[in-house]
Amino acid sequence: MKTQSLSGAWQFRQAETDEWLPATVPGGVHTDLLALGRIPDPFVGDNERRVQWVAEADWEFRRRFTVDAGLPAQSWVELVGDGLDTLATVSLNGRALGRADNMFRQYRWDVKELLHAGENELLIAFASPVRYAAEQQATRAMPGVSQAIPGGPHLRKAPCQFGWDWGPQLPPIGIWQDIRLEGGDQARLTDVHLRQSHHDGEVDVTATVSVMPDAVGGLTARLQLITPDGQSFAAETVVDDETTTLHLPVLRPQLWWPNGYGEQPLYEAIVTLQRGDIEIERRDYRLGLRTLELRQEEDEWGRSFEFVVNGVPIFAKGSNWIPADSFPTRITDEYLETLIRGAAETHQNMLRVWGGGFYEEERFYDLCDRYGILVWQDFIFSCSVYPLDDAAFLDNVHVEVEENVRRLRHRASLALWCGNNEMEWGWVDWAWPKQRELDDLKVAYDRFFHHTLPAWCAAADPDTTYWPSSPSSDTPFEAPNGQRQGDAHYWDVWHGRQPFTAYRAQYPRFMSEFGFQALPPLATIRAYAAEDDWNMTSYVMEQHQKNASGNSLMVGQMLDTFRLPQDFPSLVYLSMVLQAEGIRYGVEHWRRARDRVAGTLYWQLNDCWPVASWSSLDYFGRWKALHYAARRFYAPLLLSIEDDPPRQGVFVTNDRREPWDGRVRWSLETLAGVGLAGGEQAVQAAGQATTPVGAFDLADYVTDDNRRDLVFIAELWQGDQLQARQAAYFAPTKHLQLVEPRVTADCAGDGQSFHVTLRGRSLARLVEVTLEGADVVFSDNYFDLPAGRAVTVTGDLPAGWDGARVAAALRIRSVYDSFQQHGGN
Ligand code: BMA
Repeated sequence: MKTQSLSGAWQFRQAETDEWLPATVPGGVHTDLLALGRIPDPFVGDNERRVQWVAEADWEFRRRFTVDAGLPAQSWVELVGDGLDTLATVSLNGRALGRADNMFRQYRWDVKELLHAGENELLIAFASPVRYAAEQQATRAMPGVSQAIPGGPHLRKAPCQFGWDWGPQLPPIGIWQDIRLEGGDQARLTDVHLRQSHHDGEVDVTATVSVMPDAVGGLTARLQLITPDGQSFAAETVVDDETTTLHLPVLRPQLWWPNGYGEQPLYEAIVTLQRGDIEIERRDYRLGLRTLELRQEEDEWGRSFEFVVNGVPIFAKGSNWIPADSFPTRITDEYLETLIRGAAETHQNMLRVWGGGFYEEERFYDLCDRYGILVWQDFIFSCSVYPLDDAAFLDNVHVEVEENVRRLRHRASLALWCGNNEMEWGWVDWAWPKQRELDDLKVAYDRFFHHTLPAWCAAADPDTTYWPSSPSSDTPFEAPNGQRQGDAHYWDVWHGRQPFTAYRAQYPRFMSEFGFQALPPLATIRAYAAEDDWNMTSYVMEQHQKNASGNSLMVGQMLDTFRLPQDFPSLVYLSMVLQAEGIRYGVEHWRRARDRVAGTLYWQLNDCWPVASWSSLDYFGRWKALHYAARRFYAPLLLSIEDDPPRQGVFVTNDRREPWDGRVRWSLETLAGVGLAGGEQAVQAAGQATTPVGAFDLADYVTDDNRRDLVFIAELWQGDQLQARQAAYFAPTKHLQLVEPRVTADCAGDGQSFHVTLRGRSLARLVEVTLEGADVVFSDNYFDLPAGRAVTVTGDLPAGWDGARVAAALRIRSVYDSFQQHGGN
C-alpha cells in the first residue's frame, strides 16, 4: 500500500471572507488563530468569553498538492481522514466528495478518478457546531449538563468540548487527526482481529484476517510474533476465503500484569497480506498476554464486582481520565506520558476513559499497555439525553462503535466497555423521568444500551465485558447507584455537602467516581489570573471555576477542617491539602474494606485547562497535594488509622500476593513530642488482605484539656526501614494547639538529585515543600512532620542547580502558616 500524507501546512479562512491564513494540520481553528495572534489565549483571564465567536462561525481549510508518483497507478486511491471535527463538507478539485458528521470516525472517499496529474486542491468546509447544536436543540430539546452549550448531544463530538463543570465552552473545529491519500492493490485487508486464548500455561494467539471479497486468490496472510526478548516466529496461510484465521502457539508466555502486580512484557504482532513475495499490506500491534475477567459473584453483601487478571483478583486503584487539553491536537507525546506515568508512579493500575471526552488515540493506549494501566473505556455518551430513536443518528454511532471497538479490542490494557456516563442514573434519579415528553427516549435508551450496543460489542469483541452504564447495577433502571452490586458514583461528599466522614458509611462494590475540588497550585493560577485578581471569588478566578457552587463547597468544608486562611496563597494551599485529606480518608476506608469493595477510581486525574477542579494533576502536569497523597494511599502496603477518638484503630492493607512481616510502632504524644503512651508489635499481614493491628483505646490519656495538643502516631517498620507513617488527632485540625514548628532544612545536592532533611521542634501539619523558580516532583510532600523526627525528601536537581541553590529556593509551609504570621509564638 502507498500513502501520501496530507498533514502539515494548510490554509484556512473564515467562510465568506477572502483572507487565507496559514494553518497546521492536525490542528484547529482556535490554535491556528492563536498562533497568528488573532485571538487572545482563551485560557487566560476571561478570554474564553471573548473567543466564543470562533466556534459560532463557519471555516474552510484548503491544501494544494501534487500527487506522489506511483499513487495514481494503484488499483484504488482514497482520501482518508482519521478525524474531522466535526461537520465537514469535503471536495477535491471543485467536486464534492462527501460529508462527515462524527469526530470519532475515520472517513474514506474514493478519489482515483478525481486526482489530477498536476496540482490538486482539497477543500474542507466546516460548519459551526454551536449553530448546528442550537438549531437541533430548537427542534428537539435534549437535556444535558447546565455548564454546556445546549444541544451538544445532537452531534457526535466530545461532549465536554461544549463546556462542563470543569471545562470551558471552547468546541474546536478542524482536521484533528491525520489526513492522507492511500492507494493499493485490489486486494486489501478490511479487518484484523487478534485474540488470545490461555490454557495449561500456553497461549494460542490467533489473527482473523478479512480481505475484500472480490480480490481473494493468489494471496497469503502471515502472522509474525516477536517476543519481548526478540525471538520471532510466524504462521502463514493461503487466503482462499473472505476471512482466514492464523494460529500461533506461545509455549512459554511472558504474562502481562497490571501495574504493581508484575511486569508488562509486550509481544509485537505483525500481520501481512502478500501476493507472492510482494507485501501488499502490513499492520503492526503490541500484544500483552493476559486473561482478564470481571468477576461478579453472589456474596453476603450482594454481588461482587472485581477485575481478575491472570487469575489474580486486582484491587483497582486509579482515577478518571478526561481529555488532556480543550484543544486536543496540541497534546504532546511527552505531556501524555507525563500524565500516564504520573498515574503509574502513584501505584494506579486503572484509568477510566470517561464518556464525556473522546475515544483516546493509539498513543494513549500504547502508554497504558506499557505502564500496566487497565482501561475502563466508556462509550462517548455522558450526563445527557441523546436522540437514540433517530435512525440516522444510530447508523452513525454504529460505524463509530465498530471502528473504535475494532481498533482497541486487542489491547492488554482494555478491561471493560461501558455504555455511558451517568445516564441510567439520570433516567432513574434526575429530572428526566418527570419530563413526559422524554418517555420515548427512555425506551430508546433501554433498547440501545441494554440490547443494541451490547450486541455490537459482542459481535466485534467477544472477549471484553460490556457494562451498560457507570454507575449501574446491571439490572436496568434498578438502583443504578446502589451498594449491593455494580459500580457506584458517590457525590454526597462534594455536591451534597456531606463531611468526609460520610465516606465511612459507604461500601460500594466498586467506587468508580467520587471526588473533591481544589484550586491548582499558585504557579498555575498565575497563568490565568494576575495578582490583583488573587481572591477566590474575584471575577477572573470565578471564570476558572465552572461548578457554580464550587467555591462555596470548598470554603465550607475548609472551615469545618481548618482555620480561616490569612491570605490567598494560604487558601490555595489549604484547598489542596483539604482535597488530599478527604480523598485519603475515603480510599483508606475502602481499602480496609477490600473484601467488599474491589476498587476506587477518584474523580479526576487531569485537567483540560487551568482551573479549580477535582483533578490531582493540573493542566501543566503539576502535582496537587492529592497526587502526593495518592502515592501514599495507593501504596501496595498501606498503613491506615481508623480514627474514632479516643479510639484509634490501626490496620495494614497488603495488596501484594505475598504476606508481609514487620512491626507497627505507635505512640501518643503531645504536639511538642512528649510521649504519653506507646508500644510496638509484630505484624504479619497476609497477602491480598487487610490485617487489623489493634484498636487503641486512649480514653485514659485524652481529656478535654489536652485533646487539642495530642497526636497519635503509627509507623510501619521493616527491620530498620520506616515504610509508612500516619498521624491521627483527637480534635479537628482547626482546633489543634499548633505552634510555630520552626522547621529546619538541611539541603544537599549530588549530581542528579537533591536531598532535604526536615525537622521541627513541634508537630508541623501537612508540610508543603516547594522550590521557588523550579517545578519539581518531590519524593513526598504534604505530610505531617511530628516533633523531633527527621524526614528526608528527595528530587531531581533542576538543570544547573546545586545544593546551595536548593537551600536558597526552598519554601516550607504547614497548616500553622495558613493562619498565623511567622514569629507569632
Ligand atoms: C461526575 C462526572 C462528571 C463531573 C463530575 C463532577 O458526575 O461524571 O460529569 O464532572 O461528576 O461533578
